[in-house]
Amino acid sequence: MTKPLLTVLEGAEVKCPPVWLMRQAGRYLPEYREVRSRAGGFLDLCYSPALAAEVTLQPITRFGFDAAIIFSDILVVPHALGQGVRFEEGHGPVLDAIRDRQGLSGLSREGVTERLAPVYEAISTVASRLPSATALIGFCGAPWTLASYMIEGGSSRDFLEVKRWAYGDPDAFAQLIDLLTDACAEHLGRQIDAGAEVVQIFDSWAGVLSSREFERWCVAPMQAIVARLGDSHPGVPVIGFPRGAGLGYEAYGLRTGVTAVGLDTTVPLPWAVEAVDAIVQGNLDPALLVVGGAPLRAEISRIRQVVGDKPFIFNLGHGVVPQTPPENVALLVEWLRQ
Ligand code: 1CP
Repeated sequence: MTKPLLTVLEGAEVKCPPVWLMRQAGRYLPEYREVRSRAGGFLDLCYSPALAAEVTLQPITRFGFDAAIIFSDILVVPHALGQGVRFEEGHGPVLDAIRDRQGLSGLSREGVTERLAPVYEAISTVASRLPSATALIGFCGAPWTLASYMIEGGSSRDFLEVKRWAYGDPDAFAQLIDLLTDACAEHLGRQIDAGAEVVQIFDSWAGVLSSREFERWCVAPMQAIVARLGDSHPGVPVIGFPRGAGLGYEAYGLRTGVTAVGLDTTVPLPWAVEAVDAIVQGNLDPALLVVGGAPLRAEISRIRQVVGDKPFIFNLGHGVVPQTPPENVALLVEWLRQ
């Protein structure tokens, strides 16, 4: 059985673009909230193979997406490197912030993939249960985005601490980026060994950098990860998501070697399909999935018209938000496939 997502990532034509959504498993689904309440903490859910597999499959069962993305989080990598990471209810992630080169000594590459073994176990469980046309996506956070959480200690408004370090002590910052580049390449490789057929790398905070820093801390590490995977796991497609990169999407498509790029909502789609040297994915505004109805339907038609018969993966410009009515997601899939 062919899988439409893999067909498109080979650059071949399909009748209807494959569809999956970032954060397709999550709080907007009542069945997710039910499992989440049984799991204890959010990280307990990430590290419980049976429960993580169950929530990964929930949106596949409900909506019939063309791909499942393994339920996990980008912050399991800093956690496995030895950093304190907690998820506080209604507050998001909280990390024991690393502020300088001394902080690096608390991180260790040894044993990272052993600590992440539950993720690989969840992947092999999902792989054995997926419908035959559904692809399985593994993922990780990009080094810059992970470094920003590790140094800011959580979400940030101005990214001042991570920039203070990147500008003020670039050699030590490069050591952190290199450590993360290694850990990410290894984590993705192990996900592929366990059954992931595609990997996506989330650089959610790529958009806060100047263009030179973007080149150094986003493009270069991404290029290194793609090259490493090309050696260790040749032929496995890589999707990069440099959210907010703006005109930087062009350099990113040209130089990282990714198979596909995820476009955030702000990128003009007609520009991207011409200018970006990679297959494109995205960039429906997640708010339209909350609104639903005619505005959602019109935007789906517009996107399909703009991409025409070019290889394209239907997705949002960022994750599904918790306020999204699940019925609108069902309609999106139905309208798209009509
Ligand atoms: O209690 C809960 O259920 C918390 C909500 C939640 C969920 C559902 C978090 C906390 N993480 C996740 C799962 C998750 N995170 C997935 C699962 C697979 C899927 O897409 O269905 C994925 C791919 C992620 C990736 C992730 N985590 C990113 C990159 C994508 C993005 O949203 O930009 C980032 C930045 C994170 C960090 C994170 N984890 C959770 C939250 C609330 C955040 C963001 C905090 C912030 O805004 O800075």
